[in-house]
Amino acid sequence: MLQLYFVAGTPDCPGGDLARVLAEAIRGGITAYQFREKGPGALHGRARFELAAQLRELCASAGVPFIVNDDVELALALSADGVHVGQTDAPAAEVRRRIGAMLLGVSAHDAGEARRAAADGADYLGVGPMYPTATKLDARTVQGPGVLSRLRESGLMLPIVGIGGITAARAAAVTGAGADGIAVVSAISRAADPFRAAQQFSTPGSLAYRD
Ligand code: 3NM
Repeated sequence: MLQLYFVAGTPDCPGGDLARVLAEAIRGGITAYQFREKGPGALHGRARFELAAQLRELCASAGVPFIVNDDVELALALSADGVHVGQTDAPAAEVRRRIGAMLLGVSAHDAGEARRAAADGADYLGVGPMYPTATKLDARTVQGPGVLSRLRESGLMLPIVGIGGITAARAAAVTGAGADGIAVVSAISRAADPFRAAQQFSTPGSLAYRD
């Protein structure tokens, strides 16, 4: 499910039409979706909840796991498939207690954070930024795919998705360095054709495709 993990909120989509973009991305072959409604232009309150419920339904009918970024209440209310938290969000151990068997993803940047996330009950790690990104304004210094090899060499067994500035042309370098999949925002959300953009990552024979 981590092979092609699409992450997006309203501000990531031209015209704010996230439901259309997600429907096209699903048609193009994404294997998981994370609702990350953050930053300038993000929806709040009822509008945010209603959009999330609509997207949850889209994912459910396509059999695509629906993960909520940093909002346990919302994830529980929508019977989401999981929750993803960063290092400055709610503590992973506390989130694990609250969500029971739901999937738990944690952003980690080095072996120490990765070990702690594993001990806290993470099912997978998001590691980045792989490349420069304009999407996350507070992203850390670019690490490059080399950090993945170092994490694997340190003995880390948890599934990993690389994130940050990943394009179809760069995906193979990320999976080749030890990631199980890639997470992308703008490569799909800001593409003129999100269906084709997702397909470029997911189609056999494309640069980014993995069995
Ligand atoms: N997390 P794009 S980078 C949401 O480094 C997020 O943890 C990151 O967007 C991290 O695919 C990032 O458009 C944004 O570069 C990724």
